[in-house]
Amino acid sequence: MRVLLGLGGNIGDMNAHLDAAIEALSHLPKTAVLRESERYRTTPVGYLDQPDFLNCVAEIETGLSPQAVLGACLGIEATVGRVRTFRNAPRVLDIDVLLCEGFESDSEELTVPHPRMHERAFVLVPLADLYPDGVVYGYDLREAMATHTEL
Ligand code: PH2
Ligand code: MG
Ligand code: MG
Repeated sequence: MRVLLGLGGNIGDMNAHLDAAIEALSHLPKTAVLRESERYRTTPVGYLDQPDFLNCVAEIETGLSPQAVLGACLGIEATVGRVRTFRNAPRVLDIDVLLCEGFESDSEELTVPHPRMHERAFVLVPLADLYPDGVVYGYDLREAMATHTEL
């Protein structure tokens, strides 16, 4: 199954943190990193009084379940040094499951497609690097991509 992940953070050497995240993803069982978008410096969304973020998206191919991918992403965040404080707080690394090919979920644990991705330029602009036509695993993101272009 192909899975799209959104990566970002705004503490420390973010290029190094994103490199470490991609490397760690590539070492997950039954998983390969297919491609990564450009990395974008973005202004904070939600809680504004914090440094700019560095964001990208990555596409993996995996035999893990979406729940296992989420668990692995949380593990990688912790390895890179994430400490959770409050919602939308500054962080060294956040990895969100955005879209899974042929899978949807609306559970407490995992909501896929990611419920806020359609309004977030810091997700949609990098995603357009990988899917310039705006159609991803059958989801039509063309309107969202055309509307949310401001980083
Ligand atoms: N992540 C958030 C909240 N706000 N803003 C930017 N620019 N980039 C992010 O990755 C981001 C955010 C919650 O995860
Ligand atoms: Mg997030
Ligand atoms: Mg997250």
